[in-house]
Amino acid sequence: MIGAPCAIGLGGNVGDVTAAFRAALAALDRTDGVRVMAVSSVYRTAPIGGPDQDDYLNAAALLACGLDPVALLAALQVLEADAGRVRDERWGPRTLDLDLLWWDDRPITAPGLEVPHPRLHERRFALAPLVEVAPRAKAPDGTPYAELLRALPEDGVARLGPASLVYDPA
Ligand code: A4P
Ligand code: MG
Repeated sequence: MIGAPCAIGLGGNVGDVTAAFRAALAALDRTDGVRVMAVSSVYRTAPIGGPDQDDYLNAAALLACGLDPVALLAALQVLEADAGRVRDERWGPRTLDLDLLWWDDRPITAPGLEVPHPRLHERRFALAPLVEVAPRAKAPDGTPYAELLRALPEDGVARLGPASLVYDPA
């Protein structure tokens, strides 16, 4: 594999979310230094936090990344903007949220970036797809995310369909 294994989470609950996931994953795979290695199932998930809002779709992708983590985050933010993302209310409805969830079992702290994503371990909507694409990924204390996932309540997260809903490897 060229570059570091890392995983992103995709989320959204405004507009045509599967189309937004599809466009973002295709664009990432075309980005110099980034390859999409695997895409999870797509999940329909009850919103956590924020105002009263529609259910989300969530998924995750395993990448091989030759960029540094800060450069990858910048690329993700460009793709969010391309999807028409407007940042107003924290945890509010969004067309596309791209979070850097995990980076090769290494913690990373940089201005504007914390990896693993600080709320990853408590969110089934992020962990369920992550564990599909990176089944051996571990939290910084060495606990496998698969084990953290098993300890979380099962409600609010339902598998909607396969990765092919949002990714079509060429
Ligand atoms: N940032 C720091 N670390 C990271 C990282 N690892 N990945 C900074 C991505 N961004 C990171 O994010 C706010 C700031 O976090 C950025 O400027 C970035 O530099 P944002 O995307 O602008 O805003 P946000 O997503 O509203 O904030 P936040 O705190 O990241 O929200 P969360 O925790 O991601 O929650 N319910 C369901 N069912 N499904 C969802 O996907 N998502 C959220 C958002 C809430 N409820 C949800 C879902
Ligand atoms: Mg975010």
